[in-house]
Amino acid sequence: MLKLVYFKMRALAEAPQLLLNYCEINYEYIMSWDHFDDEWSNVKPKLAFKQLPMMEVEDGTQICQSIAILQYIENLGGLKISDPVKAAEATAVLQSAQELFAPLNPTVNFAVGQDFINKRDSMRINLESRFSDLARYLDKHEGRYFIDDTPRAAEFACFHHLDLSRELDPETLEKFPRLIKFVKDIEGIDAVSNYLKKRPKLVGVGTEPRLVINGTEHPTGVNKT
Ligand SMILES: N[C@@H](CCC(=O)N[C@@H](CS)C(=O)NCC(=O)O)C(=O)O
Repeated sequence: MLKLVYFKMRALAEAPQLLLNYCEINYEYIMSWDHFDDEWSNVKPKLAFKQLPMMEVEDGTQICQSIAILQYIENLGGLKISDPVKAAEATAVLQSAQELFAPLNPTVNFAVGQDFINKRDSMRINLESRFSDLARYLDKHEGRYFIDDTPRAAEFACFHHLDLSRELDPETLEKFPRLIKFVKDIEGIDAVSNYLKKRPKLVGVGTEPRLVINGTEHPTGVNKT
């Protein structure tokens, strides 16, 4: 079975999991310390690009970098776009969506108190600028999503960051009706809504962020608790 190795964070393992669920591909989500049976500081130097997520496939090959993981899942799920122009457009959206990762994801998962407020306020203009790019791109075509009516890696990556932005500050997304519609369309997919219901809840954003895993609250982070 495919293994998705990551930490206690709601960040770069979300889009891969949304896509895996959408494609009905079985996988196991494993914390780094369980997979490697070692603490992160010892694991880090041994990984290809010294970061996670990493997907380990059945022959033991380790795929690092979230965009590579997403494109691998798209291939497995038969979602690869054959038209080279449309495929390039989809990659452009995927890359632009993933550029929303920092500082949005680390702030929501880790920042607290005044630091959270300062980071939230200082990223607002850049978030709005990128959100407006994505809204305009959606408006380019009649279809429901960026390329057509099928959600793929670009859509799930975009969804994750938009969804996470609501934890930072719900008002930013509310300024973009086309993005609200997009989020609702993705949330309306059965496999997605099932995944969203069962994934660990993120609580205490901005004060004491924790993930509720199997009924137990754990501080977010790269260490076993
Ligand atoms: N470009 C990488 C970024 C990966 C990344 O930033 N991973 C973070 C967690 S979200 C990490 O491994 N942090 C621990 C560290 O850098 O030591 C990707 O898209 O996968």
